[in-house]
Amino acid sequence: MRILLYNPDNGVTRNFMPHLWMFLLQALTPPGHEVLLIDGNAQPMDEDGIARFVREQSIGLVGIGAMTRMIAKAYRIADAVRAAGVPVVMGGPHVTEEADEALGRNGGPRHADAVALGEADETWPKIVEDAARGELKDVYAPVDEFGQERKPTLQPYPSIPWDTINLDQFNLVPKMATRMLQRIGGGWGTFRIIPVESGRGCPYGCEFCTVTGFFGDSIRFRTNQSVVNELLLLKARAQSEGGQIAVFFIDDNFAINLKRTKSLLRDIIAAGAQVHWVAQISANLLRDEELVDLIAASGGKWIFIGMESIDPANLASVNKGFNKPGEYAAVLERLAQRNVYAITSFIFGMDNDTPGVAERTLQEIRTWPPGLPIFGLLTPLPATPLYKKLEAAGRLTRPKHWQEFIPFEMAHTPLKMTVAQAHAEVKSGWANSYSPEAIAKAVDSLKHKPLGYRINIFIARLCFRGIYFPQMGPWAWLKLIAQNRHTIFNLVSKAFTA
Ligand code: B12
Ligand code: SF4
Repeated sequence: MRILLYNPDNGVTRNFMPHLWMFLLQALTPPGHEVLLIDGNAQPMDEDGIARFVREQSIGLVGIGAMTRMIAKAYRIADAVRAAGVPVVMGGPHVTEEADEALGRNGGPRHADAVALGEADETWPKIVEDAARGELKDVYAPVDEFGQERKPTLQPYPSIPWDTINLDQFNLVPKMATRMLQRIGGGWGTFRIIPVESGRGCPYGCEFCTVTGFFGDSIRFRTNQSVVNELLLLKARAQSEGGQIAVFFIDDNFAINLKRTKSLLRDIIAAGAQVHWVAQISANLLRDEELVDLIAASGGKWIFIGMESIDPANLASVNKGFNKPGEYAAVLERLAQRNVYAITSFIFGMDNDTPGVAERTLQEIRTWPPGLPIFGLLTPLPATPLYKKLEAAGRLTRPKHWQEFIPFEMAHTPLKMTVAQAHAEVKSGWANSYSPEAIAKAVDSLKHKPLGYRINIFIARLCFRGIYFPQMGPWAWLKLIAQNRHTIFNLVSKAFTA
């Protein structure tokens, strides 16, 4: 049977990285089946396009995975595939929480023939076999023979054949520049950011987050060796094609077990498996100097930190009181001393936020080493404690917000400001962090560092700007380049002098 795994686009930006679930399920597919992958972010497809594709390619099963914000598109695609006569199985965090919606059991239309609840590592082979026999069940749940929930151990972990998978759709270097860039430095003909997981689960249970409910609070890790082998494979592939690879460790909290993380990083260094990497680590765990030394030595370049707010009352209200705003500056300095920088994520519209929250946050940010600040709105995702709390309090203004997804738009009313004020705060956060002046200032603050760091933060800022101000297509990029011409001119002239 030919199987298509499809991830919908988010309708706003081009995603910079493919989704791990597709590669994982591909690697876990029983022999005798062929699996094709389409990431809608890299290969946009509408309903007619997908219907044509499944017919022309004689696809026998389509698997669709989606986060809440892409679910409306996922359902439209699923409907088109089913209308073309091909069965659809859906999985991922949204349908796990809203299985009845996907199966049409809540009064709405049915979108999926089957739903895979939770982690599907162990149920996927069964789904494929059932589909091949034409006997798909409605629901596949990860349970043991006694009906108790069972989480995959991650030991052993399937080896994803990164050396042979076709990754053309995920190359971030434009095709026309490939030949020329292959010869620059160690080769830049291709550049891909690849998701790798080293463990699953997070016990912290922040109110707005799906992770503790979905993956459970029991944390599971792969063996160090299996992670190291994966990095070596990726590194070899990049070298063989005159390109670069960076890894995003998608673990929710990469250093949740400090001892294990340090041992993994030591093993990466010992095996010469260093690649440039990004990971998500909560600020409290970055107090450890030895950890930060190992992050830098093993190739860590950017750490994503969910700071959320500079107001302890806000943090306490979403069960994230372990974040201590008073130590944010020290954490970022500790990283910057080792040339590691941070993607600092903030949420506005929290219950203690008042108008002016963006400027108050920016004042703090301006005292920190330069990084990549990002701003979002508190969003009640299905089945989270936050959703239940707001629902019980009658504060949800769009209880099924995912049915008509609107980027950067609240689905409930904050307590101390209006929805419109919250939207204006987010806009102000982005506009003031990514204006040509702010970008120039961030680049300039690294003038004591080698030029590479300045170029790095410049390119990263231009790309991150696109999360809020979508810059799709060559014209948008040309405009952006023109707006930032002074910074570009300074960087280019420094490069010539050097
Ligand atoms: C990496 C990541 C990202 C990446 C992008 C995704 C990517 N390219 O990988 C980045 C950093 C860009 C990102 C951004 C966002 N993310 Co994110 N992200 C993650 C993260 C940390 C890891 C995803 C992952 O690969 N997990 C590991 C794989 C193995 O798990 P999985 O995807 O769930 O797949 C398993 C099962 O779900 C199932 N499955 C999944 N799909 C399918 C399909 C089929 C057919 C089947 C059978 C099974 C199946 O099988 C898999 C194996 O068990 C998750 C948290 C998490 N730990 O999962 C959050 C998470 C997915 N993100 C989340 C959110 C909210 C966002 C943002 C909206 C945040 C924001 N406010 O801006 C944005 C939106 C981005 C966009 N594209 O528009 C939420 C989604 C919750 C929800 N209900 O939708 C999560 C769960 C985190 C959270 N805090 O709750 N994210
Ligand atoms: S620390 Fe991060 S992953 Fe863990 S529950 Fe909180 S937001 Fe979710």
